[in-house]
Amino acid sequence: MATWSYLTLQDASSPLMEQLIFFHDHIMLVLVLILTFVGYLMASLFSNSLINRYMLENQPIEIIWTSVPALILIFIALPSLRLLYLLDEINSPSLTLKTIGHQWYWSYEYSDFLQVEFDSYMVNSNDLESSSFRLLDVDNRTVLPMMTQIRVLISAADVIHSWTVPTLGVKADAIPGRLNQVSFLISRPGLFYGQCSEICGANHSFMPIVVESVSTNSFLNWISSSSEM
Ligand SMILES: [Cu+2]
Repeated sequence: MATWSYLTLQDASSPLMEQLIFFHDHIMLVLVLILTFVGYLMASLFSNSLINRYMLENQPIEIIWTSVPALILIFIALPSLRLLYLLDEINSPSLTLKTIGHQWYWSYEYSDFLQVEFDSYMVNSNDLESSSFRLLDVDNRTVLPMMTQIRVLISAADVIHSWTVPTLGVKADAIPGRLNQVSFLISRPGLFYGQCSEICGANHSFMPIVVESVSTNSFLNWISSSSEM
């Protein structure tokens, strides 16, 4: 992994995350342009080359430097609102996963199927295999089919947690007595890692999330083998 990749967002594994990354880059472009321009103006103050008495009490220039920032804000706000509403959209999901936060583990229920439910605990550093990530791997991974519209219902049993998988662009608070829902489509197979993102107690850092994205057939095999147990 290149050093720079720690500074950026994770690669997208869902269409919405692709949009979020695009939006982030779009905003960064605008910000860098503004920073460069303002930096240039500030620097030119010292040489007095650009700012002179013709820029003071000059109404056309004042109109421009009031309306241009307003336009820039609209330029940022519109795609942001569009994404916000897209993230809220629940597109007739084919599968519903229920996830409940506990101090300090996650439990999952596949309510579309009979009795497929399990708890998901972090794998202790002592029991870790050399191939898995420390503090990120769990004993029971959340298996989900890719290229399927998935709805996740999120709640908590004790305190507020937050179910987060960065590569899917998903982050939702798990609140006792309240049911939150998010929707996503996973666009590729793989293992996607996340962590509880709401400080929930002493072992807050030790309740990771692992989503295992597989093909529909593998998912159905997994479901039938899980429901037999
Ligand atoms: Cu938590």
